Amino acid sequence: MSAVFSQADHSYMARALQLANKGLYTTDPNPRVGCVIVKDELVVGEGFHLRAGEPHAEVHALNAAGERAQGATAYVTLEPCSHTGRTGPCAQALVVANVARVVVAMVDPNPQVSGQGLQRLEAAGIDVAVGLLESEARALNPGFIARMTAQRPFVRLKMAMSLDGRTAMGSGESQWITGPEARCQVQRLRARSSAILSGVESMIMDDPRLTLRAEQLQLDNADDVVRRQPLRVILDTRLRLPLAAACLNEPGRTLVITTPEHLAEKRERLTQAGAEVHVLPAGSDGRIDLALMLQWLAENEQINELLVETGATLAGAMLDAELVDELQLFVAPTLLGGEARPLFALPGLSRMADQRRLIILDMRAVGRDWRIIASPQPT
Ligand code: AOF
Ligand code: ZN
Repeated sequence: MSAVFSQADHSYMARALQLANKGLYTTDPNPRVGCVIVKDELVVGEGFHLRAGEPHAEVHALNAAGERAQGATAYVTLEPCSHTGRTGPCAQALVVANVARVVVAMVDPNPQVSGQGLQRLEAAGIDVAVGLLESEARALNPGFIARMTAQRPFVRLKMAMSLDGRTAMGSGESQWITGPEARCQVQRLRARSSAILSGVESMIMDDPRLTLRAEQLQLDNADDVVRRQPLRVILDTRLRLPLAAACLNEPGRTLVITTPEHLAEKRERLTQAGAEVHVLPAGSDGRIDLALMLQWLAENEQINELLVETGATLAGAMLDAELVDELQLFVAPTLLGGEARPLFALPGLSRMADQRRLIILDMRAVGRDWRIIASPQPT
């Protein structure tokens, strides 16, 4: 394997990453992948993975290149696959097309593929190089990587607050603290997520629909994007979700996760109202075991990115259990005052030594609001 990359290599891989990003809202549960084929310093084929079940990035690019793929270099943001899944193995397609060199940004974390695609290419005498713009490629698929390597989703917690740290008025009224631009960003966070997680308390208080709305996404392919509604997951230990909850009458699935109690009758009524109910064992405190719930979602529902949109209690519990990978906090230039609800319930913290530290990764204006992206530090 060679590992020396030229300036041209960098710019073609950057283009492949840009193409991969076109699948940001549609490939789920598959990863976002892009491919560029270059012959004699000319791009002869480009492609990206659009949707699970449809051809992979390399196949689109090879089809576009045709005969010109012979002796060419292929730039791919993820190791070409070696398995026959919903589509044929891309490594084999590259061999058959007779490309001379393949540059890969990152190895596929999928154990069905990992390393085997590269081996297949090398065995055919193709010059293979790995690791170009790898961190950029990893950033495209945090959820797919987490699911494949740790059997859990990438967890993104989104919250909105006033400048005085409130998430609602004392009455519970909370619509709207942030402006339309911030709400558009939240729609896009939903759109890239496999599922949205909320607690039953927030569902009772706010009755959110937890759906994607084409008009609010403001994307060229919005109509296409909303064809896949993220799974709605509601944690509801004692099955208190109202049968008339708005989300039960929306397109897409609503999954209520509860604990094993004798609530067969309520379970039946919720099912009739349009929910799916799944029972998971409770932790020592009688509540749903959050780490187990995440593992279950990854393994049974193929959840890559999970967006948590909930109130202080569940948000605090997720943070406390160190299950949050990224916090996206929208801050509105307004003061709500009063006895209003705080951002997180973290009752276990009492001394300065207990404080939870975060690293701010990004901070920018979104309309009249501010968006802070931060990652909680392990204690
Ligand atoms: C590639 N190029 O564009 C993508 C790849 O079910 P399938 O057949 O679509 O296979 C999905 C798996 O293939 C997925 O888990 C990941 O390992 C790989 N994705 N591979 O060569 C692509 N999307
Ligand atoms: Zn493939």
